[in-house]
Amino acid sequence: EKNFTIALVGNPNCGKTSIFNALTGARQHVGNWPGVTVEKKEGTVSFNGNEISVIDLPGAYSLSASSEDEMVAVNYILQEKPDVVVNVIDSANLERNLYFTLQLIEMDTNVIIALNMTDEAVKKNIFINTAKLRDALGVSVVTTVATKNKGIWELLETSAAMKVKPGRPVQPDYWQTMNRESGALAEALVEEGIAGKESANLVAVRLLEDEAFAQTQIAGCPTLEKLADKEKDRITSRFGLEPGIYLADQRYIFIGQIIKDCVRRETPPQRDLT
Ligand code: GDP
Ligand code: K
Ligand code: MG
Repeated sequence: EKNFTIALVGNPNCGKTSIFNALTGARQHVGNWPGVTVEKKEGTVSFNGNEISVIDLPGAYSLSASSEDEMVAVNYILQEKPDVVVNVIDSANLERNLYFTLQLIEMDTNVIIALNMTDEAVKKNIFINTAKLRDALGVSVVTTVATKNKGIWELLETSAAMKVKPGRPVQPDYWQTMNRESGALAEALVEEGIAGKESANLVAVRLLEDEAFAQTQIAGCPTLEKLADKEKDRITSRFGLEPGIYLADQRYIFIGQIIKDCVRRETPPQRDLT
């Protein structure tokens, strides 16, 4: 396959557009996503005989479709299924950025991490062990400094390799648990024609999390509304927490362990000035 698509995603201000510019240069087109006022940036880059389309998705803190920007990002990933999803991360704010990364992993995307702003991280004495981060998430990690064009070639090389042989991100225990618990609801969503097989699990979990957009999708279908309520109550009494709170807690615990294992904060030795 010589033509494929890379989507750039991540929190606002992590450097997505800078990476997009570094990748595509002048070969880009700016328009709008259909139905919304969100800007759509597409470009192309030729690399080792591949013709690669690059999409700069709007920034988002989560993948729950609670704003137009998030909705565009979620819909694009679920419906257009880009071959490779590049999760751009601000290295100086790894902890916050990884919340989004976990959601990408949960969505079963072919994800690579671009660990961007590594220059800023070093200035703040933050050192990230990329090999450990890769192993903890089961995701390739490329370090970049977008504004200096650093790591861009490696990003293309890794993307091309991932297109041929998709990655195998970890499946966190909490997510497997939640998927088991939401199985009946997911099946009902497929039966009622609300969700396709590939997105039913995700919609089911979002319903259990009380996510507004998912709720609008089942509005007018009392059977599903009742089942969602019933399942939410059942899981809540089982976990002792509402599903949304359980998931957020579990993600933060998972991230906390990663930060502990992969990040070192070190101030350089002080010079003795006496
Ligand atoms: P986006 O919101 O994710 O598209 O982020 P932008 O690409 O607009 O970048 C946000 C700001 O960070 C801009 O001022 C960029 O010039 C800057 N920036 C992007 N990447 C880097 C980087 O690797 N290092 C540094 N120091 N600044 C960066
Ligand atoms: K910005
Ligand atoms: Mg941008």
